[in-house]
Amino acid sequence: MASTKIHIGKFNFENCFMNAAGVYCFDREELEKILNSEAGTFVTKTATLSPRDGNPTPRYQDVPLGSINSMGLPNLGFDYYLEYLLELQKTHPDRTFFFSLVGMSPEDTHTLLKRVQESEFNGLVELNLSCPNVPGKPQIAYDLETTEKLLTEIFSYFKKPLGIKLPPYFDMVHFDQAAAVFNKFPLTFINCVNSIGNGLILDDETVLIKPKDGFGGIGGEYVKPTALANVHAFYKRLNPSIQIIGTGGVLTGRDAFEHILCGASMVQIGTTLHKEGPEAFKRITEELKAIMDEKGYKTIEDFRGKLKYL
Ligand code: ERO
Repeated sequence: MASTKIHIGKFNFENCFMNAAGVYCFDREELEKILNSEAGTFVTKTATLSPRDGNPTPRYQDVPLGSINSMGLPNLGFDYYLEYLLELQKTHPDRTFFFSLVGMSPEDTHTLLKRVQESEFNGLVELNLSCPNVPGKPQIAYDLETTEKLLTEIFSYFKKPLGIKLPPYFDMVHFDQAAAVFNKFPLTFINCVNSIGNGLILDDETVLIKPKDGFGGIGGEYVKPTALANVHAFYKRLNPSIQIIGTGGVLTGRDAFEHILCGASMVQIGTTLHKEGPEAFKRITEELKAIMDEKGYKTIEDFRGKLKYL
């Protein structure tokens, strides 16, 4: 049968699927469920220097075509996740995990990354440059000057494998400009895409979530065309050493197949994982393998990036 093994940088994973940051990754209990599922690995909830309560509830709502959230970066703080990750390095030395991070200021981000650099952590860092939901804080990666400055400073001291979680871009010129910045740095990966920021979904006359008068990040089926476009636009523009994690609108094996055709190596699942629970990994993996078997593809590399044009 087909294999869905992949590698990111020097790390090998038994399966190309994992959770998207924010879903099933708040605490040890949730992360353990992903650890013990069919997923190839997990990423933690984006950690900040201090724990955060996040925005008022209700702040996440599933809807038929996806989800809307304005969680506001609730998390248990950097030390909590680092302690768990270091413990797992001892109990699961053959596995590699992702640590999602961002500071509430550039100074905080440097403090966090310097601590990771000094620690025994030997996995991958996913620096979140795209949170849409903290009132008053813009999505960092929509400001390419700020992003370039931040990455320049980071890579002066940070020597471990690091990737960035990006918001969706919607203009060809923005793809060109963003790729030109990312290509200046020894990034291990980019992750396309975070939720589509600041959408509105209504129920009759009323918004669905409390923070920001109902504005929130959109996930699920709504997002797939945008996610595929971002994966493929960067696949065509980035140095081949920068791998791509595809995230957005993965409900089925077919959706994952499309992300990989567009150039994704790893595929993350958010809204569907929230709706279905960690059993989703088994179903979607089996569906992807069935498509690969039918088409005669034995490995992910057999079709990754091989999107056909008219
Ligand atoms: O509100 C959040 O915690 C959040 N929601 C998202 O859809 N994406 C994020 O990146 C994020 C916070 C980091």
